[in-house]
Amino acid sequence: MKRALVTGITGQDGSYLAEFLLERDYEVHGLVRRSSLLNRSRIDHLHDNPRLHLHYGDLTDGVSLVNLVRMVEPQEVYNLGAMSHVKVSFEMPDYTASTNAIGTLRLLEAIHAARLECRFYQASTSEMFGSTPPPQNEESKFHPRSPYGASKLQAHWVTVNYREAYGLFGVSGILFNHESPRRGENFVTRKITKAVAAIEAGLTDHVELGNLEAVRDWGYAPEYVEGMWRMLQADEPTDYVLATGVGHTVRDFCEAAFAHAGLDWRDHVKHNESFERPAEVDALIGDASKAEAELGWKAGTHALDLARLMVDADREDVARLLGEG
Ligand code: NAP
Ligand code: F7E
Repeated sequence: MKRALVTGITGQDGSYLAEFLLERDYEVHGLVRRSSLLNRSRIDHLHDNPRLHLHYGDLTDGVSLVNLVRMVEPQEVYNLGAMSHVKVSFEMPDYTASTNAIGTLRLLEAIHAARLECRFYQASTSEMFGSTPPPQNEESKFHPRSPYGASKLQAHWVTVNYREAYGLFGVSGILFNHESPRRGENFVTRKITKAVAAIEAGLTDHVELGNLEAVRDWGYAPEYVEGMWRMLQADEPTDYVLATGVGHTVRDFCEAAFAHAGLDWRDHVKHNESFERPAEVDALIGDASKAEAELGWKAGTHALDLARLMVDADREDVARLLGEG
């Protein structure tokens, strides 16, 4: 039985990855940070699985990482924990760097110090490309446009460095945006699909958004966690882009989500400049041909199908809440 350690297990990707690994008979150890309310709603349904073990810790607390790595002795480590919101990273740059950049270094050093033969996945991001025009692939220039993107770039290079310096099987997965009904509610796709469901039910009549012109390459999160796993099963460690290869504007996503409920987005979307960023990433569209050729990975779900799938899930949530009320 393989043992995996997952940071960020309570997040969107961590929850899908935990399901994926448990289905493949892994013993899964998850790092959970302490908060005054339990923050495990995305993994509650896995609670009774005897192969799932949760541990308190934090990427900003090196001691907790050293102790956990020594205790678990994982064969695979997936570092998904992060302060993952780009706009918030402008408001909390110090914490963002400590969690995302130094946190990755702390975890790598914990593995190195324990002399573990383990494979390491780093959750890197298309935000590292920033202002480099699309299509972006593994060879494209990095030019991050936020404290988040810069922190992830440091984590990317430190992963590459531990691979080159110490022979670690370290992989940096450069993932473009991927969404799902479990997406955090303040990312734009989920904010839109939740609003559509609420407007349709008569709970509100509008949603306030920032820049509608940005282009993103949105894929479906469960497919992307399988890509992470495939990267760690490869013969050699190297870096991969995962993306659909198709770009849409935020406006396109709005149009599809509202149309799915028979609504015209122009009647319900208001502009609010407070949701704009000090520096924007205008267009991200990935070229995942290396992952397709070497890992047999290809995105199957595209943005506009995703919009409909997410609206349907949010409609069910609203119906359940109204039923309970
Ligand atoms: P998410 O839903 O925001 O989840 C982030 C996870 O990190 C949560 O479990 C969170 O815990 C945890 N976390 C935050 N700060 C931490 C800290 N100081 N110590 C330990 N854990 C901490 O993010 P996601 O969408 O699943 O993304 C997973 C990873 O992929 C992230 O590293 C993200 O930056 C990266 N990424 C995401 C995308 C995307 O489109 N989704 C694309 C490229 C890369 P709480 O539940 O307690 O908040
Ligand atoms: O913004 C625009 C916003 O916050 C997408 C993270 O998972 O993917 C994600 O980062 C676009 C941006 O995602 C609102 O300006 C307009 O252009 O959903 P988002 P993101 O910034 O692309 C990357 C790959 C990651 O790695 C990150 O962790 O939508 N936008 N109006 C808005 N965005 C938000 N959040 N809220 C708005 O009201």
